[in-house]
Amino acid sequence: MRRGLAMRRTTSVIVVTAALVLGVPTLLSGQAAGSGRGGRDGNRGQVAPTVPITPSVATYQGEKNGDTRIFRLTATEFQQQLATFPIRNATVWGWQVTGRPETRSTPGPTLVAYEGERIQFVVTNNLPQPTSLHPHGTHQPNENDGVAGINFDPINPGETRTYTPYRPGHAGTFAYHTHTNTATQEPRGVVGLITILPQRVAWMDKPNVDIGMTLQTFNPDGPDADDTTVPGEGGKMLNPSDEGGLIAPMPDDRGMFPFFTINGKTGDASNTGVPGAPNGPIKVNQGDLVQIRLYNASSMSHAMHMHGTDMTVVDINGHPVSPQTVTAKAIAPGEFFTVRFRANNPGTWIFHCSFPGHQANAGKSGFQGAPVGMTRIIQVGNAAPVPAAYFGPPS
Ligand SMILES: [Cu+2]
Repeated sequence: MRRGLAMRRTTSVIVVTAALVLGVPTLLSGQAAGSGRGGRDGNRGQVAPTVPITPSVATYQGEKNGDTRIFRLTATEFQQQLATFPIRNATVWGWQVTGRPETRSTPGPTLVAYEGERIQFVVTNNLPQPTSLHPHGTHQPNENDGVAGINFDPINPGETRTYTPYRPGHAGTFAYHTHTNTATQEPRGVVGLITILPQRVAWMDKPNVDIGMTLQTFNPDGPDADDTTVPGEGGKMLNPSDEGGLIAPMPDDRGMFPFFTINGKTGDASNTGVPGAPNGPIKVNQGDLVQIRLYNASSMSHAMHMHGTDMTVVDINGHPVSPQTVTAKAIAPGEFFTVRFRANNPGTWIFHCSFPGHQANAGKSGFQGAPVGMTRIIQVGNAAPVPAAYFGPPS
């Protein structure tokens, strides 16, 4: 056995925890069971696909009914810790598995289905205004497109809408997000990731660690003229540094979204598992093939960069591409890229957006000037611990 067990255990805990939290069929047939064990990888036949982990976000496999996988989702308002420095909480709009508030987050729970299955959404709206769910990148029938005023009557507050079951077209990484009052709702967080896993992939294409990352930007500090649900007395914003004001859908007066997040957390506030898990780095074993699925749900491009190694773009939205080995990869709003690297270089590294201002929280760096914002720490092999001062407490 070439590998240590640290990441295997970590991964298993994350995946099993998500399965227990959600009461869904076990995920053990995915990443936890199949990743990198010598016997499985040594078999050159076809192996099971990997279920991505999405740190800070729950994984949701829905409910199986025949060949249909049903996802029951509720759009709702809640408080989320975005960052440690200088703000901890903001009022966001995001998603939860219906009836399971412990799964609520922005981005919403990561939906997992398998190629060949039909998927179906049952969407409840607990937002204070009409909304809809638009599957972004799948081949949905027109009535499922969710575009308010064009092809879909929005779902009113308190209403539940059942979508038509359909086949998403092909395996890949996709998203679900509001397409009603998009300019207000999407910057507040009404987005989430969908992964349709291939039934079979070549063994050499199977990563040891598969991580989904949704990129977002938030402005918790600005007033919002078109909304009447701003918390606080007399409609005034509360001080976002303690109570958590409602996310403004527009940039601040510097033209910036002050908080840049991966899976709804700046680097200093990032955790390793489901919502509320302890903060810390993502740990992988030396030699692991690490795959990152990127989705840009923000209003601007981000140039994602891995330290200490090159990374290779292997597919876009499930479609293989000529491998492109890069130092940084710019991803525009609404795009999906899958990048990979072999974790041969031990140590504590960062994966981050290369825009300098996007490595800060409201213009401020973290502990000792550390990059925060759109940053994730990835530890390869036996590395010295990350200074505890870098991470804040979990939300
Ligand atoms: Cu960026």
